[in-house]
Amino acid sequence: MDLAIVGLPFSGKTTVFKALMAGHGSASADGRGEAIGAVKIPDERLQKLGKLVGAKKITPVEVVLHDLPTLFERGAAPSGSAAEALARADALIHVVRVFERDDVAHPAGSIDADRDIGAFDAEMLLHDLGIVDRRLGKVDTTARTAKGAERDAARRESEMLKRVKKHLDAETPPRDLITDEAEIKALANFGLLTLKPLLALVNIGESAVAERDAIEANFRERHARTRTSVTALCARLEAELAELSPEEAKEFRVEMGAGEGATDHVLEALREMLGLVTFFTAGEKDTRAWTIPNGATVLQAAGRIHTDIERGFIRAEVIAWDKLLEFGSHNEAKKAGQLRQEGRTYVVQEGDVINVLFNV
Ligand SMILES: Nc1nc2c(ncn2[C@@H]2O[C@H](COP(=O)(O)OP(=O)(O)OP(=O)(O)O)[C@@H](O)[C@H]2O)c(=O)[nH]1
Ligand SMILES: [Mg+2]
Repeated sequence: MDLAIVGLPFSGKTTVFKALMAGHGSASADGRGEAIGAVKIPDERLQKLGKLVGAKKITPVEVVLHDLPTLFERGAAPSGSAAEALARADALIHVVRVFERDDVAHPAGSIDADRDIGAFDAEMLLHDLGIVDRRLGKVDTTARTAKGAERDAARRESEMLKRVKKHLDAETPPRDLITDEAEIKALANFGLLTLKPLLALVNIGESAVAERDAIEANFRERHARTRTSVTALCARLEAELAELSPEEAKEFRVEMGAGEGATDHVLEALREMLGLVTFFTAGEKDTRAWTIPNGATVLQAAGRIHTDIERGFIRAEVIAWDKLLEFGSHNEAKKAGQLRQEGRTYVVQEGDVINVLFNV
């Protein structure tokens, strides 16, 4: 999963990147350019499962973070590798500045998070209108001049793009309006920002960490919608704490009134917003966490693991992760009749441990 960190200049994008990367992945952030890093999502359940089966290797879910240079600076469209990373991203993290600091200038001269969210949304709408208009120009020509299947395809695409354009013209980002999976897939290649799930990350100051939850709730009320979520974090504090030893960090947290696991909280908000379900495979060689969309079947889960396993699917042995821990092994769970045999249409539940029996 690819996530792009976006926002106004000096909103704290690079600091958020560092906070999220801390102690997990690898990074190369120089502050203003583009930086890429991988974050392994911490998951206690996975660690426990790995220990239970004596796994040689434990593989958490990994997300790739892109710290992008400021987009839309002086109205310019993103270009080069930043534009590519942006177009490919599965979701956007929009860093919104709330922290006050006299020595860090705000491009608009004052702190007003709602104004900034609105302004950035407007830039994204404009960016996407450009893409849609350019593409419409082409397909409408094809729809007029081509024949047969090519013409029909062009007409269908034109209709679809006009639906998107209608939303953009009305200044409503279509991310929570276009919900048809097939349509989302058909639109995926255009790199439309207003279709990507968006997490607004409200970057609060150090003095506000004790009120984090209240600030988050307040922003959520105004800005959260389907596929649009809100979370609050003091990025600078988290980036700094991440460089301390766990014991030292803990002491500081107590002192500052900063709750535990602020970065985990961000990752959890993302998982929730994207509607992802985590399942596990508990192998001795490799015990691993995976994500699939909410509502996906065990056959689709098999496909995530390997296309061969999907193709040769016979059935799956399924048990909830905590049940497996309770029984101590697959064998004991089986004896107690708690290891379920599921067919291909079974819908995967959060925390399932899945063993696919297959034949290739
Ligand atoms: N006090 C405080 N300062 C912060 C916080 N987050 C970021 N800053 C400061 O704000 C300045 C800009 O932060 P960056 O992370 O570099 O912002 P950016 O969005 O990456 O900036 P550009 O890439 O230059 O657009 C730095 O001096 C940070 O230390 C925060 O939560 N609290
Ligand atoms: Mg930066």
